[in-house]
Amino acid sequence: KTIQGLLFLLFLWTFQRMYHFSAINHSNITTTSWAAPVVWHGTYDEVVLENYYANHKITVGLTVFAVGRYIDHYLHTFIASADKYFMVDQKVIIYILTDNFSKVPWVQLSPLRTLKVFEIKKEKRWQDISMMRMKTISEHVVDHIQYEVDFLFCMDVDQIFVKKYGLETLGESVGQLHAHWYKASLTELPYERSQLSEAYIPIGKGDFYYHAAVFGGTPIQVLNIAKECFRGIMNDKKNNIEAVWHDESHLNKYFFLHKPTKILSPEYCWDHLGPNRIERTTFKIFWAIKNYDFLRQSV
Ligand code: 2GW
Ligand code: MN
Repeated sequence: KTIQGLLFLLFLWTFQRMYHFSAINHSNITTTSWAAPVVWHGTYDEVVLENYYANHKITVGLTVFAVGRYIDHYLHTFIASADKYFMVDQKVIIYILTDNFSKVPWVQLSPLRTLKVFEIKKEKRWQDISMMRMKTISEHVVDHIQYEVDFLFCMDVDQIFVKKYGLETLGESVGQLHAHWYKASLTELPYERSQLSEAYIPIGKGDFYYHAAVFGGTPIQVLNIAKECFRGIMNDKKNNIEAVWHDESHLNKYFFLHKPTKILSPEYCWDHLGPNRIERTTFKIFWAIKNYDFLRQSV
């Protein structure tokens, strides 16, 4: 009985490994057709990068929005894990945009890290909370961020850093492959398909499905992204249409028209409960668990 049990476990283990490897060897391209690198774990040399930036000092910004219930639910873990893994040994400014100052948690940060908190007004609809981020980001880049950082990332708050997220991710404009869609074929991607929307991408067109939970670049490029997405969002509102994935649809349109100069593999925003599998030692961020029913009731 014990031997049988052990054999069974061994079988399960072998099978799981095989499954992992077959999943990994699949669709892991490392360069796009326009010659932009797609960064996967193991495709960069951390030491070379660190030596280079030791003589080229930079500051990296990170914007994150926490409104309503998301403050209590996600903000502390996001900040604490970013403190630990985001741009280790580099100067970092974390910009928190929130509707409730008094709820922002106290987090003891490591050296070289600063936190700046800004108040924003709460939108009534959750779709607008998400979409209006593009407007707020543009305003803050223009007002001050452009003078404060060399590179800027904009992220969702409902995710957790679990491994070094470093210099290999920096670029002029950076897009994030969506963990659910990087193996799908072009025609399946959930782009906005109505010609009435600014976010429209025809069936069969497009490059990748980008996840709006992470985008970045130089402040000027981020400003272009945010401004253009916001323009599309407002024009859609005028025409009484809302793109299927809100700001994410507009971001996908933007990156279709203006190709990103660097792309991050899904390891940089992984969903370990999602449809795909990768080696668990390679992902840098994963999606926090979300109770949609609870979080989406009357935001
Ligand atoms: C969002 C949806 C439903 C109910 C509440 C909220 C909400 C979002 C909120 O109450 N408070 C809040 O601060 N947010 C912020 O918006 C927060 O930073 C969050 O990470 C971000 C996007 O909302 P989220 O994370 O719930 O949406 P996901 O994970 O389904 O996001 C993808 O699709 C979105 C558009 O539908 C965005 O494009 C997002 O960037 C994508 O990752
Ligand atoms: Mn999210």
